[in-house]
Amino acid sequence: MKARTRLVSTAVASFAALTLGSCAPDASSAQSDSLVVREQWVKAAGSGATAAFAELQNTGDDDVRIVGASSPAAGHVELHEVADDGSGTPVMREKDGGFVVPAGETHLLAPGADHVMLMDVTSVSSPGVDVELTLEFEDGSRVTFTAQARDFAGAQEHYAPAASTPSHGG
Ligand SMILES: [Cu+2]
Repeated sequence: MKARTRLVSTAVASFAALTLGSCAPDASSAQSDSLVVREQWVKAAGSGATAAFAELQNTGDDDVRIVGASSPAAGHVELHEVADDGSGTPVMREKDGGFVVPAGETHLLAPGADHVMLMDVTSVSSPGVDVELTLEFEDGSRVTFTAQARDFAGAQEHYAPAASTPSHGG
């Protein structure tokens, strides 16, 4: 059913491009059309910072790049990775260039790995609350979905406010 939906929208986009003439930008498909978000959830947090996780599947024939994110539940949202700081200690930091999901592959956002960082959280307070998240792609298209807040005790140190990671706020 998904495939049929994509075919239809591609056909519509191609028709629009033909109608508009040759000066139209590449209208083959928006990157957001290729991305399927599943298993999404947010670590419950009453205030401060928390993180969202998901499986991002690219069902298209081209790589997609996520360059930004936003949420009405957070004052500020960043795309983070967890990397070795050089001394064997994992630290999280903003990921250069965002998240790339190669064509036909799935990019996992998980505790201890890439994640969507929510700062100045206002309403991810308790487990079961639905949090709206929007991912923005490099072509300007967007995907909005809801992720349910869950209790999660693991990897606490990675998602605490940035006391131990001075580079975090930059
Ligand atoms: Cu983070």
